[in-house]
Amino acid sequence: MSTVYEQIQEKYAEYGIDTEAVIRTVDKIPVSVHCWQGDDVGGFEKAGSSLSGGGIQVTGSYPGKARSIAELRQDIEKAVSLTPGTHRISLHANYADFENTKPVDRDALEPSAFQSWLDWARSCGFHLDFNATFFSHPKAQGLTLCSKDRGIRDFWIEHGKRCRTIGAFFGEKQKSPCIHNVWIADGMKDIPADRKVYREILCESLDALFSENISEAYLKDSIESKLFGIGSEAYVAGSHEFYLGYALTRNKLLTLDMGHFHPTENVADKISSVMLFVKEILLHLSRPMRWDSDHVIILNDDLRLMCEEIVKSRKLENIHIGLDFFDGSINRIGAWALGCRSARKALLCALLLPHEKIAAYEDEGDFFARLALLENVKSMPAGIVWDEYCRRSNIAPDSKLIDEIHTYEYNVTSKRG
Ligand code: RNT
Ligand code: ZN
Repeated sequence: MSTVYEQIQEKYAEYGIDTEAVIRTVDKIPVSVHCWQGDDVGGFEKAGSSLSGGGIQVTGSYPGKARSIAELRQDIEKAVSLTPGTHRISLHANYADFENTKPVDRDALEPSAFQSWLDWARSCGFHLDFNATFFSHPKAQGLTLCSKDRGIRDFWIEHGKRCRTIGAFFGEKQKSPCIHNVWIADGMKDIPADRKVYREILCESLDALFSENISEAYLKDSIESKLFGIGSEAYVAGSHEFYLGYALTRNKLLTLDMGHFHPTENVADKISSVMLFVKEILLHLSRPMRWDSDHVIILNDDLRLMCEEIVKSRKLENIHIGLDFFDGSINRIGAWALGCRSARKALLCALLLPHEKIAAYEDEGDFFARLALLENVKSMPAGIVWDEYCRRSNIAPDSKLIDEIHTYEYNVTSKRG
């Protein structure tokens, strides 16, 4: 008697899909897990740090939030232990560890404040990515890199430079380039008098921030646009057009966040255009609901399409996949694990699609067959392949996830004050 998986394997083979090869491929795709789901983007610069400004918001006060870097690391380890595949960890500058070094402001950060993260990452087998933090700070109440106030602007330029040094430090030590992402919230709640001036300033500030030449073997800089945020409804200086132009002329990576475009825009559709001209991109997998709400990602059409485009690009090594969601209203580790699993599952589903057959129908002009095949494969049992992948990776199957999270809650997070 063959196992259910073996039967399913044959079914996929009829479509020309080798599920064994798919499992091998999906397992190696690195997904960079964001550290900020575990503590509502608070960071640990000071006791009780919390997210402020920046036009992003976390809602909910589910009990058990990580209160220290040690707890956050424990939670990351738990979330990742529930997800098959290769993981990187994406840190934000406001997660500096001042336990053994003197606390400093953002414009004085040194790699030493992240040494413990590097040691921890090495012990877990993770590579690190990095993000400068241009929010949750007294100097980020208004504009940052776009500020007309030279002092404010210089402070944030210096912060960006420091973050590049920290990223390069990670890259060198871990022998894998660190992707360093720059996102600023700078914008206006209401109609600006002058849309151009802040963009001119931003361009100059970025040129200064990126002025030091750092080897791509250590550091890759990426820049993230946004359409609008809370408090920047009328105008965001760092728009898509701005950063696309900047990335092209300055040879930077471009970050595409699924929540940063008009709601009816298909972000997946941008990959094949952008990648004709920009060498590498960073994706922020997220789930906007009516606005850039950063809901936990799930296996919906948007995520599937995104992963299909990643796979079809055949440039997997030039597409860096990062997660960007945060929900404080439900069990945070559960949210994390679920989102990590959904990302990996969407990649698996994309690899299980018979792209060649679909393309052949298209070339023959048989658009009915193309549509029918796309529709038929939706109800193929990809979940069985996923279960088999989890089993081989020694990772809880879907049917055990809820129990796993409840047990961790009972044993660990419910004991946090
Ligand atoms: C904000 C951007 C940005 C942040 C993180 C915390 O809208 O998406 O990527 O979510 O830097
Ligand atoms: Zn983002």
